[in-house]
Amino acid sequence: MTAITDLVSYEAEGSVGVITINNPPVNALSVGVRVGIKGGIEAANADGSVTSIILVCEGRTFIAGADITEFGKPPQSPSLHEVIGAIEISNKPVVAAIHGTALGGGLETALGCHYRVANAKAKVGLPEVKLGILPGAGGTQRLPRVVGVPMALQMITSGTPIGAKKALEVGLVDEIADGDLKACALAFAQKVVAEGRPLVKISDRDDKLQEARDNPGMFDEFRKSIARKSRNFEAPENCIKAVQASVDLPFPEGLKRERELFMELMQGEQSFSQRYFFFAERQAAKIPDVPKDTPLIDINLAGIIGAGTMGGGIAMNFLQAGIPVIMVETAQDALDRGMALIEKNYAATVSKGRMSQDAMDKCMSLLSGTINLEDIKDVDIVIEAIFENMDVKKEIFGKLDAICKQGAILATNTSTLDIDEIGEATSRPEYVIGLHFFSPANVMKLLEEVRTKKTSKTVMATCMALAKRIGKIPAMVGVCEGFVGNRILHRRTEQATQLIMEGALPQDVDRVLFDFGLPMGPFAMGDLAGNDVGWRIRQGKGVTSPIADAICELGRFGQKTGSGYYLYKEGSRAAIPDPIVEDIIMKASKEAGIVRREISDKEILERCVYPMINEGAKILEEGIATRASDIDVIWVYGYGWPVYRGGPMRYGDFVGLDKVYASLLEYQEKYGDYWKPAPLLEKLAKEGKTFAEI
Ligand code: T1G
Repeated sequence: MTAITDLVSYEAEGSVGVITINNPPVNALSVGVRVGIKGGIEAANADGSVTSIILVCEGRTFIAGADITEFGKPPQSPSLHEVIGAIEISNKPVVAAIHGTALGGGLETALGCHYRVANAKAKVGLPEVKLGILPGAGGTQRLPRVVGVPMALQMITSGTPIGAKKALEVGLVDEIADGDLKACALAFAQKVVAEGRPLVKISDRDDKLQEARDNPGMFDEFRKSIARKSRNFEAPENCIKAVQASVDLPFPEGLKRERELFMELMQGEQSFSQRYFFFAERQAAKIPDVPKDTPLIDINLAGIIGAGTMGGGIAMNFLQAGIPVIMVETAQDALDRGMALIEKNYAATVSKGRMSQDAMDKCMSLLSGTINLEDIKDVDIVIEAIFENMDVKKEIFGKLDAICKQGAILATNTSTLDIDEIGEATSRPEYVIGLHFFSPANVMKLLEEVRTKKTSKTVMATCMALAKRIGKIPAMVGVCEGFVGNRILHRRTEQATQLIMEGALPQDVDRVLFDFGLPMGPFAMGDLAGNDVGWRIRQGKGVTSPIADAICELGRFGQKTGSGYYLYKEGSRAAIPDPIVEDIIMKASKEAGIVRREISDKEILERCVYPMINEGAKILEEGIATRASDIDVIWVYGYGWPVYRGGPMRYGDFVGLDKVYASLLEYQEKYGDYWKPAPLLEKLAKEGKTFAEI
């Protein structure tokens, strides 16, 4: 075996030249890999003993793309284009042996090969759009030539990989390996030579492009079909343009056009933020004071206290991960309702074709229920998801402490209560942790994990790993009012409410935040979640909010009552501004002695977003969050903050903390110390630094 570089080796095995890549963890195409592959192709072509070549990877996956850590750094030769070009013009057939995930530049490299063999579990895709870019090494030109334009548009603008079976169906792979992948690839390569099969250069293929030539309108139709989902994202449009170039231009010109469209995105803020977010999401899974090798507790059985909407949603995550669940309720009818709701939700998913009946039956077979708390004595983890009342929660945790086996994790789904206090209601506070799911719990990706002063490293490490197992993105935070997500949300809600007292209307504030990229503004969100939730909490705390209270006193709880801050027609979710609400607002301003004024969109945006950034700085100062990027992960996955803006903290860095600081001082001047900049933000602004640097 010859080491071409420290990451790639070449060896002749019989008549086949074997190029092996070994660049853990995901065989990314860093410069050492590119040099190695190109060198391997040259070595194999010069090796008289071999008549074909295979490209295979060590470790858990085939090439998972370009090395994202190299982005933004000076380019090093050879480029991926040169490497793929060298593969494609090889005089000997090159076969890619694919396992794990052939993604981005990895699939583009495989598309440069003459044939592709994959194992049954492999996945292939071009996820670049998720990084705010597009496949920049020929993927937008070669993929349509193999799978046709409609499928290529789907794969490239969604970034979602497809399985080996589908890839075989659409001609993206030539064979599914039955048994050892490398052995199958070696045999396939020999078969290609033995049968004198042609060296298929995908760049020479054209047949699959005819359909689009005959129907050029398909690009606009496709644009319309993804308009809602790709609202405000820049990359999908450039992806479409690049695929269109594959139809309109000869291959070399198409490649040039792809490059232009790629560089346009690469230099943009959106891609910078989405790449930032790629690493933020992976960082959030690491807790600095919890070592990687911390022993984990085996989770093979879960108990869920409370079969309401949240309890049911939480249970579904465990069932889908193959973990049996015992639901606990206080009364049989409540239990039956909860179990029936889970079944109904699964049936709806099956009817939409997003789940097989077998999968649903398997999930339901793992679900059982009881009204006897004793029945969960053997669970490995119990998650309490009942209504927010401290005394009731402490009583439940006292009982769980007495009933559950030693070593079981006692978790609470509270979103507002002090978990340190709940932990102290047990004799094992080190096993108590907050697992804050977001509604609907079976859909929302975020799991805000809340460590108390006593939560053990083993419990934290176990719950971080568990989150990944049940398909959630975890972020570990400390105990404070509202934890990280809601604490920052409160700042926005306060300012949104203040803005409509001073001169704006709900539809103004909602429009500005919707255009900014949030799925909806605070008032439309209140109407969706139910304005009565906040009303009851305010009543419980004895605090008032003139406009919100007035609306609730009229029974306008939102969509569920047909009116809230907006009117809703029967069966429609369209928010219609309502003069009744405008009257309520005018009256509230008058009673507060406020002379209403014109408020600019700029002021609306700054007053809703800058206090969020400032609160994030305070949260970092207090150590409630480990990194600014964790706060961003929480807001993107928990509150729909647009990923192409990276998150509130990344947005602060984008605007410039000196500008955010200056604006906060201006508002402090006008409106008081509510706007006082956090010391950390002041320090970073004065030092010209960013949150990303700390
Ligand atoms: N470059 C650099 N590092 C990468 C990487 C990449 N492409 N992919 C993963 N890592 C690191 C990651 O940060 C983490 O590091 C570790 O590997 C494990 O990842 C020209 C320009 C492959 C499905 O978008 O989707 O090709 O935190 O925790 O859950 O057209 O990683 O341990 O230090 O995610 O098993 C296109 C990105 C690039 C795929 C594995 N490719 N990767 O998931 O592990 S752009 C992608 C993934 C491109 C060309 C263009 C996933 C995975 P650390 P992980 P995982």
